[in-house]
Amino acid sequence: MPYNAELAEIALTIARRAAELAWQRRAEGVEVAASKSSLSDIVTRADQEAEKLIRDALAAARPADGFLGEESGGGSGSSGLTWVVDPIDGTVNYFYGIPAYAVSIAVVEGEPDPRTWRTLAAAVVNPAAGEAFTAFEGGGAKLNGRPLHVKSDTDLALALVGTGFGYDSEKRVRQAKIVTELIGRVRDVRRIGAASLDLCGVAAGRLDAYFERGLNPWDHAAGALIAREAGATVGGLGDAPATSDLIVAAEPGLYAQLNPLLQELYADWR
Ligand code: LIP
Repeated sequence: MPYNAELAEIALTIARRAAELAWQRRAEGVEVAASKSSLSDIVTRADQEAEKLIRDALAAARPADGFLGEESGGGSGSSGLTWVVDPIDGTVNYFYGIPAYAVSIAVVEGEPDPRTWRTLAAAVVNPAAGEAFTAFEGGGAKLNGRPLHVKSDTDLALALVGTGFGYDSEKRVRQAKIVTELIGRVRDVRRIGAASLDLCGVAAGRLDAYFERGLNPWDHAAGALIAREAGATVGGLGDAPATSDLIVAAEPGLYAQLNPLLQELYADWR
């Protein structure tokens, strides 16, 4: 089995275990453990428990690798690889019982910095939907073992575009103004609430494009590789890489239409 495929298998096996835990805790009732950047930016006990399960399992399977997780932070390794983990992406959906949340696990080579890392393998598992998205570099993207490929030749005016909003209310208002400018130029907009599922949605043809500003590295690390391996172009504004400034994902022809428009709409964003 190719090395990257082995890494994808590890990511999928552990993501499935964490997703099962999240599913069970959801059924038992979700408890908020704390809030972070704002009162609406919550972390649940299940987030913390799932990340501990993932971190312990990776330490056992890949003891020389580094770790970067949403809830427990970073830890360096000696292998040159770092696992980038969001234990429950779509936390607010999870808290409200909306079945659009996922365990997101990626492994990157180089510094754990989305501006420079090379993503080798990824898994995104949504237990509520019974869906497991996987990819490894050069190996394509799959949903429950079936190959995925983005839609092609979509015109911007007929594009279904996903996006999201941050936890800071002032930033949300500004993000909503961008959507107000965009919505009349596309088919429609969807706000799913989990970046990893938005990116997997592009890979699966459920969305034609996705963009969002303000994401953390763990929100998009896995979904970006899955979208890319399904044939999407994934990047930031202009020639920039995908970072917290902006992530854009779409099939190449639509990406070439959408990215310049987003550059125009975000031009005065300081
Ligand atoms: C979420 C992202 C989503 C964004 C939400 C939130 P979390 O991550 O996946 O795209 O719009 O505001 O940041 O906080 O659920 O891990």
